[in-house]
Amino acid sequence: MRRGTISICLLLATLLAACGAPSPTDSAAGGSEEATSEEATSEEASSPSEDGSPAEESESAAELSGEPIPLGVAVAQTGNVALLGQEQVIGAEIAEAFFNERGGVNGRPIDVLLQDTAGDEAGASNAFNTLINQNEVVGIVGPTLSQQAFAASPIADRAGVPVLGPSNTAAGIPEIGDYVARVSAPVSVVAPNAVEVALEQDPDIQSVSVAYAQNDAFSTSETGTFQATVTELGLTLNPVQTFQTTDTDFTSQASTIIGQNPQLVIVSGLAADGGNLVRQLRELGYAGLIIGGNGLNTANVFTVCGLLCDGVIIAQAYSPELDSDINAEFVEAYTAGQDRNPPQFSAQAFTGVQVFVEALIAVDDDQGLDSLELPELRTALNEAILAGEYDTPLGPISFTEEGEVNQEQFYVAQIEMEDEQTGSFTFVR
Ligand code: 1QQ
Repeated sequence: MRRGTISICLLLATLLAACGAPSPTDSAAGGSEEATSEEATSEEASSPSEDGSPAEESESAAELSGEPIPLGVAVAQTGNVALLGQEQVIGAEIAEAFFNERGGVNGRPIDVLLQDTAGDEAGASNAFNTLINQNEVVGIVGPTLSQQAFAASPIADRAGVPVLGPSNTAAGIPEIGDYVARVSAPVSVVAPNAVEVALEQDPDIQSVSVAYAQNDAFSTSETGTFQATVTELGLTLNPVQTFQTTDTDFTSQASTIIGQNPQLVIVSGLAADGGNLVRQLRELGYAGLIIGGNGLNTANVFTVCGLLCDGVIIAQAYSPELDSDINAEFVEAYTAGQDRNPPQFSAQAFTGVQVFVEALIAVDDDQGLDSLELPELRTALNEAILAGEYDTPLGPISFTEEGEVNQEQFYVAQIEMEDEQTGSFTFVR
């Protein structure tokens, strides 16, 4: 019932470009009604849908027994941040079906409880409180933004509830507290890869302009990494431009940047604002390379900058091409319901649920889940998460004592647009 409601909401979100919230195209892309309806039919717009047939699910559920184990997933399902969060919902729902089909937690099913955080701190804090106090979850995968994590994750930490950030990449996330870890590698190790690829594509790059959303913790952290990388490489860093994630008009920043005459522009923002800045840079005549940060790392940005998204370079913490059994199975499960390869945010959300499932199995093997009261279970689970090693679609991962993810391989992709709405991420490294 709950899953059905969520699926319908997500389907509506696809059709209306939002679920009870302003359409991303309306509010940010200067979208007309036409753009919205085109988005609805776009193959590349995120279309959360069947992630496993109901028949399969009930068949597998029959093999499981015992009380379902509630696991919270708190991500943005509404508002502009849902451009990123929708992909996380798909990844988490695939993981729920996938691991339950494989026996859940030693025969007990896991029950993924989705709570919409929307795009701000208050929404994330409310979702965390509901999951912790009403749903009595064993742990939480979430929230979507680092900006939200700095508000909501301390709530879980104080309550002794383990949190895995599925996409929190700013500096300082694992340091929030003992119960806070992440599966999303930090910008400091992911972002520099994009600059290296830009230099491979244009060895004559000398002058670099950067712009970032100064009201967003991730964007602020990521631009710091980009600026340091540019400087370390001996390139010229032009005076930095700033904007807000709520901005829609970037004429001033785009004009200033074009006046700086750069050969590379690096944008750290979220999908709607960042995509609009890319669009307006191109409309005003900028023809050089553009790097987009992690906030533009979604096919949902295609409806924002259309054909003008073409060529944007984005570093990746996931590749669908990674050669491993678990990744092949994940890609198969994802492509059964979607008509494109899985994106990074889906793979990371899947991984967050996977780590919880495998750590729950470790606790059960070690102490028996039934022997533990909820607070003890949450604490044992947190310890098991940090102690474990996991073979995930992201590759083999583990955690530092602090809760930082150890991940080996990173990638770079480049957007290739076919038409105003349809495109793909081509892996160039
Ligand atoms: C962060 C991010 C976002 C772009 C994830 C959706 O990396 O907020 O840390």
